[in-house]
Amino acid sequence: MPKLVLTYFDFDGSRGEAARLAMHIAGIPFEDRRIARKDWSALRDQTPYQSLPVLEVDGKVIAQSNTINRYVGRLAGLYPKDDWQAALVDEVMDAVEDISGKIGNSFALEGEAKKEAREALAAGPILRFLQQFEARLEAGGGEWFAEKRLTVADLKCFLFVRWLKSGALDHVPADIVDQHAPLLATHMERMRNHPRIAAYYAARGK
Ligand SMILES: N[C@@H](CCC(=O)N[C@@H](CS)C(=O)NCC(=O)O)C(=O)O
Repeated sequence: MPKLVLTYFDFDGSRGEAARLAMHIAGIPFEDRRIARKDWSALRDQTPYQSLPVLEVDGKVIAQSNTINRYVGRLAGLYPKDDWQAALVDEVMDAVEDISGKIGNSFALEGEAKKEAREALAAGPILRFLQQFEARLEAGGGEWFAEKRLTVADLKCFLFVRWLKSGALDHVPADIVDQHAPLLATHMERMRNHPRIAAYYAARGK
């Protein structure tokens, strides 16, 4: 196993977290380098795309969260070898990036403009993406996105759905997943209760 250092913000979610979870699930040793926001400006220009996460593999650096998820997923046995199943995983991971980006754009807004944008997101793209994730789960047998087993797509989508359900997004109903994507809501609970995931967050006091 190569020497692995995952660098991401000191936050238990978003783009660095799926790779952390994958390595914990598989028992892969890695350095979990957590960056405080105040230290980011000094580090930004040392990263390939001025962004996190980055993964060091025996001293060589790779960036882009889904690339890292695929790489770590292969090491962890959580990424399909079959091309079609791998494509299903990639689609979900890229779609989570898409919808997260659309939601992310609304963070710069305030007041009524933010409310309007968020309500439009909830009625439009968020709903659409949730329905598509639901359809992919259903097509995969109801529980997993690919290969009828946990893959990095499940980790990435779990973190997105957990975020939506947390109520952290003003003007996006916290029950939007429960109301419109029941398989996805159950999927999130399945992931949260996965023994390794539950143990990981318990150890982190979350
Ligand atoms: N496409 C990139 C996006 C990376 C990205 O925007 N990361 C955010 C944190 S989730 C970041 O580095 N923000 C700090 C900044 O933009 O200055 C990926 O998937 O890794």
